[in-house]
Amino acid sequence: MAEWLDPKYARVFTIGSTTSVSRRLLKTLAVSPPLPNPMQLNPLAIAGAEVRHAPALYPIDAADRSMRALTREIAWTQHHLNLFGRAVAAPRLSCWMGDPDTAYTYSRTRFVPQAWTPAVAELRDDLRERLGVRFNSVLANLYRDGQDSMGWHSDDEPELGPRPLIASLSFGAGRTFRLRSRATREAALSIELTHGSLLLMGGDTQSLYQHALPKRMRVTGARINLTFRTIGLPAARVDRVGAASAAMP
Ligand SMILES: O=C(O)CCC(=O)C(=O)O
Ligand SMILES: [Mn+2]
Repeated sequence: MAEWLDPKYARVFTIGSTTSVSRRLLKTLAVSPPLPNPMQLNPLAIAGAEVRHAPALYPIDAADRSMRALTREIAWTQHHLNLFGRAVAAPRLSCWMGDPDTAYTYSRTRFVPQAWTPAVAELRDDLRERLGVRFNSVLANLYRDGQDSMGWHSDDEPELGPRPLIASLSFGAGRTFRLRSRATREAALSIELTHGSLLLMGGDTQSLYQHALPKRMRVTGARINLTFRTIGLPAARVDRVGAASAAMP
């Protein structure tokens, strides 16, 4: 059995490792695999959720190179969110990128993916190597300074499936990332996402919790965040989740 499997999954996953056979099996069963932990990512204790964190996945010089390349290469765009019928400028720049078949809808807008840029493809491939997961898409966000932000939401769009695995890489200025319960609104996590860090969210994290990146008026530097995702599931799985989609103010 793969080393990183949590003991609680040992019962279910008795096959040798996360081979393509076990991945196909997981797809059929419509469950997401347990979060991979080949790098000894720190598990964060959040009831019912699966969140792991590597504060310095990349050393500073590599993270600096990524920050420079991502700033330059990505076609950063000012999107508008549809809030109560009004188009409101999102407080950040964004870019949806991925394989050609990964169109994505959020805040009632359909995004056709941009082609992978070299720096993003390199990070995608590095995550594949480390985690054994090939993400087919990524939402890139550029927070120009501490006034840019992301409001409370869950990454629960139907295209992502019911228990999505999301790998979030951060570069540039450190910013606070928060998680709160969807049911009670009680705070569950407040963590600084630093330059070169990785945060993995899986299992029921999206169905039980919301997350946000609040404004930080004292932060003057830019931050880039890449949330790698897997889009595109058989219709049967999508139907079961329903069509609810969170707005991202
Ligand atoms: O910037 C972050 O850390 C969070 C981004 C996020 O939640 C998203 O892209 O859905
Ligand atoms: Mn999100």
